[in-house]
Amino acid sequence: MSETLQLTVTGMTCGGCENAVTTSLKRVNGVEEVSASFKANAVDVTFDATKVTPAVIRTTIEGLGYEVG
Ligand SMILES: [Cu+2]
Repeated sequence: MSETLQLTVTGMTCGGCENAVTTSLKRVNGVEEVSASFKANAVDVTFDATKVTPAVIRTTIEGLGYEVG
């Protein structure tokens, strides 16, 4: 079943950052939809809770050098 996670992410400064976050998250098994906005400091993720946890999603973003609030 799909769940949605709305994260506040700081450190994204341009469209390239949005793309980096989106591309990396979509590679994670279980991630279905990603919407990233550097202007809003927001990353919304729809995911299959039987395949991936919010912790993995957060760690993936942090691994790119951004801060998840
Ligand atoms: Cu950027």
